[in-house]
Amino acid sequence: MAEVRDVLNEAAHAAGSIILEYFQGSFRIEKKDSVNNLVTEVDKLSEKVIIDIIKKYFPDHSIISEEVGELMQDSDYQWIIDPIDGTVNFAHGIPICCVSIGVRYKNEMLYGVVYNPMMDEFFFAEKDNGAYLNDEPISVSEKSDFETACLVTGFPYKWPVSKEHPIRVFERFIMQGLPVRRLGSAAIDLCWVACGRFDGFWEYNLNSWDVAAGYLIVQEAGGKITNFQGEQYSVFDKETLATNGLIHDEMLRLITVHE
Ligand code: 2AM
Ligand code: CA
Ligand code: CA
Ligand code: CA
Repeated sequence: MAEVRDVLNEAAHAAGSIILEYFQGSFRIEKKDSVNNLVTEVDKLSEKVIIDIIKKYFPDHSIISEEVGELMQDSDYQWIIDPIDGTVNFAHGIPICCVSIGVRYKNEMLYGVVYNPMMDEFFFAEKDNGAYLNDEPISVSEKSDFETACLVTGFPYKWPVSKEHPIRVFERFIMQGLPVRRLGSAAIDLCWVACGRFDGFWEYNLNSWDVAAGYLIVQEAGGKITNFQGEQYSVFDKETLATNGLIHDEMLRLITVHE
């Protein structure tokens, strides 16, 4: 019987090879529901290779994947797949994109992989067993001084998304003089919090495939992840706040304060 962890590794590496092979090459690009909501031929190739590998070993496992949707729905095991996170970057030849695969067992995240083959960075986490970057253990930053924190965010594609306008929230962070980056791949944003490059990340309206793997990687690296009420996070939440834990309350306050 194959181990889930080995199959996850095989699938992530296979997808990473495809992404790297096509990166800065030529491929077909299609528009989804708007001109900047893209899907490329490579998203579909990556997705197919991942799903074929899962099905070869575990034909009964449930799958949620961005481009094909839900396949099989009754298994205790659920694979949550983003075949390319950061497709707009990929389409522009910007090496900030990745494959993200999370595995849930009985509704709890068990494994997560985020692999950026252009930077040769393979993030992995297993529930209760730590988070790793290229097999080295990682942990969140120790920064407790919010005034010198380095943050990352992303903007929603459908507006408005909440009672409060996301630009107003962004403005509050910027007006504090804080550096706020915008990379364009939520999975990488989460991993870069997990390994201490960023101290905090927030975004509205992400999907389960954007966050499933990164969520576990942040948690296992000692970080904290909640919704914007500071409550227990689910990968199906529409608000994501991930931090090193030390600046969590300060970020929550800026996100939720009402003038
Ligand atoms: P994607 O590249 O897999 O689509 C960036 O803020 C995040 O939003 C990325 O994780 C990106 O994932 C996602 N994203 C980009 N365009 C989107 C769209 N039109 N709808 C929903 N999510 C999108
Ligand atoms: Ca997409
Ligand atoms: Ca995505
Ligand atoms: Ca995607």
